[in-house]
Amino acid sequence: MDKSTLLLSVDFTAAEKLGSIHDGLDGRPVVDWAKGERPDSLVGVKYALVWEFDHDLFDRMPDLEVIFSAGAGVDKVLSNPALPKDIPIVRFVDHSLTTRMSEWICMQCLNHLRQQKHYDAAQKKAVWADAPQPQASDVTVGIMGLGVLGQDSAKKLKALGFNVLGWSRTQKEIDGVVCYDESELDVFLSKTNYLVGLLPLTAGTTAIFNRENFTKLAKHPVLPSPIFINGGRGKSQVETDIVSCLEDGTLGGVSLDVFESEPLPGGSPLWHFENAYIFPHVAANSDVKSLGAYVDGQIKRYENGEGLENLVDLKLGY
Ligand code: NDP
Ligand code: OXD
Repeated sequence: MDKSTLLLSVDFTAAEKLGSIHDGLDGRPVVDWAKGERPDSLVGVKYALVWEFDHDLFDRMPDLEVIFSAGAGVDKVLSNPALPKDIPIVRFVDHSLTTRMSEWICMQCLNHLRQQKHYDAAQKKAVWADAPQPQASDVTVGIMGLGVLGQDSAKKLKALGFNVLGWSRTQKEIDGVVCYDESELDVFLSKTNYLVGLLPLTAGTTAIFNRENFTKLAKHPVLPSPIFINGGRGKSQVETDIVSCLEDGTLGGVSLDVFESEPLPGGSPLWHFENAYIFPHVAANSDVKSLGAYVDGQIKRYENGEGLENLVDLKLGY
């Protein structure tokens, strides 16, 4: 049987240096919208894999049955005013992406614990400058968002020796991690030295990383802290608050992969803080080959009547 066509509306330019989406698609035909392919009609195309896309794209697809998000987060897809109602949206959940995010989170916690900025600055000046060296077990990392990414990061941070707490909308049970639910934010914050954001962007998580919450965090007796690390979404943070909290010492440092507006404008003061690590939304890029195989696998499941996995709950918004 011929494979059904997949419409692609994702710019893979950077990611394709490591492989091609086609490597994972098992010969499935595609219409590569992002590369300018414009067939006379999209009638009969049932599947679309999207990240950046024209608002009217779905209007051209009368037979669309499933939308696949090329990333784990779906806020961009859901914000499309022309999103067709009642069409299932599947987000990207895959070991490759999860591992990349956990690597980034662990790296940022270690950068702050091991005071990497101090040593980088000393090296630049050719100065032999020792600094106090607490252990991971002296620091409590609190993760906001205990989904696929938060849970994997929690496990890997535990393995490195950090104390780990977690906070999520509904109560979780994770071995060795003290978990708090939505109603227990203040107690969670009061025990946290390094605050990690791994939340989806929804009405409930917009601007949640703000001065009021940063002031509730626990200070470490020796290390610069509290530290704020965000790998979730930029609109969950209030950047004017982050700047003023770095200025007055409410925050001792940050690692930010996501921003209220991306790319982060050249004029943002965030670029210039001594203890700020700034990344261009690269904590966990989707691996194109894995993404292709994932989408192809989900389409096969769907067509065999086995049901789609990792469906977005449209009411919750993630
Ligand atoms: P999941 O949907 O698996 O997990 C989301 C978690 O957030 C859940 O624990 C959920 O709680 C919690 N949550 C949602 N809303 C609230 C709320 N109002 N209050 C408290 N907790 C809440 O998502 P993933 O772990 O896969 O991904 C998380 C986010 O990371 C993505 O949505 C995306 O925005 C971002 N991301 C960023 C990347 C990057 O490169 N920077 C790459 C990939 C993802 P509950 O479990 O109770 O439902
Ligand atoms: C994602 C992202 O959501 O890369 O996957 O931000």
